[in-house]
Amino acid sequence: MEESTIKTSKVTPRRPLTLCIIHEHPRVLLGMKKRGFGAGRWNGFGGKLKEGETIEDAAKREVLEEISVVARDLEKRGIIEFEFQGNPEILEVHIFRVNGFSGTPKESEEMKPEWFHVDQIPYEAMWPDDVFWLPLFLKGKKFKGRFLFGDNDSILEQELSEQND
Ligand code: 6OG
Repeated sequence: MEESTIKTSKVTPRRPLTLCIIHEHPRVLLGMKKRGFGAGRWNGFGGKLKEGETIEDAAKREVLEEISVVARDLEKRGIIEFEFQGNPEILEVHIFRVNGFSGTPKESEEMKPEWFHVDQIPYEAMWPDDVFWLPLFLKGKKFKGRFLFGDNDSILEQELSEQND
């Protein structure tokens, strides 16, 4: 009897996420994440897409939900892929600069917002990748990158490049 082989194709799951940063030079608004993924770290504002949402719609919704601010205009500045060793999922984080917003940043159940001077970014209490790309962001650059994490505190591999368009 002839054996048949079943070919399985492995598709890497890819999850798009948003990350918005409000930069009003010389200050930057960050949020202390109070729960969930990245809790205890300062970060920009963002999260997962809901069914049928565009990336930009999701980005604006997350900013509104997390700090009660209406983001007027988003400028796409970077894409970073994050992988965690042993987890096949790729987190594809779309990073935006918020150009203009209305409302006063207000604490929510998820985030506590605070302004930081660009020279006093609390990198030691942020994701370890931020120290590499946030300075590019603050200089007005566009970039793309990939980080492989061992655990939440250690980067095993990284690639980061500026994009000129
Ligand atoms: P929720 O799971 O809360 O969205 N995010 C990261 N941000 C940085 N700076 N570094 C990382 O390295 C990150 N991984 C994810 C994307 C998670 C939020 O956290 C961002 C989202 O804005 C691993 O829905």
